[in-house]
Amino acid sequence: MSKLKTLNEFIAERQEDFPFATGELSGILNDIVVASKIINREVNKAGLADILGSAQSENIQGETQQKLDVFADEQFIHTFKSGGEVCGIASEENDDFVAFDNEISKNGKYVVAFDPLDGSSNIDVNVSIGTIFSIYRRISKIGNQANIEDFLQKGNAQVAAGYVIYGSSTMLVYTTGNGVNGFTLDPSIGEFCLSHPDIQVPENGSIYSINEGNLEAFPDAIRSYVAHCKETHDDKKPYSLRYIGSMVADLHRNLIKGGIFIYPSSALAPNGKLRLLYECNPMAFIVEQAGGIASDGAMPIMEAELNSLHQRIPVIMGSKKMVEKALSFNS
Ligand code: AHM
Ligand code: MG
Repeated sequence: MSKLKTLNEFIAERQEDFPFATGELSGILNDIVVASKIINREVNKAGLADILGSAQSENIQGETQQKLDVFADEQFIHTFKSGGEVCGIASEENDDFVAFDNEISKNGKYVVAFDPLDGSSNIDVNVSIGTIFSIYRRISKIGNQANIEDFLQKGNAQVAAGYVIYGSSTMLVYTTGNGVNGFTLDPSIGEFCLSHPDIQVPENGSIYSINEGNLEAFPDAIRSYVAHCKETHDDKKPYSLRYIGSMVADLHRNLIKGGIFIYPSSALAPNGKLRLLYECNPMAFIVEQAGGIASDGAMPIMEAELNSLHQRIPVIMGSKKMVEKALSFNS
């Protein structure tokens, strides 16, 4: 019988994967694991508890916050604040970043940006949702509170990133810049166990994921690429359209099976919908580490300048050959 490898064992074995390894980064990952297990528990009992539905407040983007969004956000903030490695956080659910003011956190070397529950409109209908996280070394002086500069770093500066998908099983997928590994939560022992070592996105695929209802408002290059997807390909079939409306779930599927995920600019939303700091940069880091491409249509996502916490950016990411083809319609 092959022995299960838990995430903790994997991290301990691969300390050299962690830049500036002093145990702090693995401590942050551990914080994320603990918080995501608690969130997983709440997500799983969402139908039973009075936690479904809206919290009757809006976040900075004017979207109604779901109760579970708020719960997950608070859970992460609490965990990071008490962990001591992180001096501040930025999240989709908070207008501004949060600088921790306790002494231990002021000495933390890292900041974390996260989307506590992405795809939250899917919660009430039992469809997969996810958590996305992105870890940076702080720029501000250790011993002080975090400041805005710590968060406005390019995606290339990420030291680790990943996501948790709450789906038919719960998985945590992360990278520290040495490939991508996936761990499935075994509910019987409460541990994430290595299930998808060294994930490589297939070079080519036959799945395209885009909200095609908005086709008329998309730029010509995207409309042309969608038309290309509907043509017959080598297997004499058009590509299959698969769109869950939950970025983590759509990208996770395409990462495993091969495919392309697109959320373009449109006449209605000139910069698309998805946020650079806590949605696109971490997913771009994962996709590139798995051998894929993550572009905004003109340049790599992770090279984009970040000027504000909630800045949006168009995205085209996934299997290398599919993204290259999509980008070829720009010229
Ligand atoms: P959220 O962070 O408010 O949940 O929104 C992000 C989600 C992504 O998960 C998904 O890719 C996208 O919104 C779907 O948007 P649309 O319904 O416009 O296709
Ligand atoms: Mg989101």
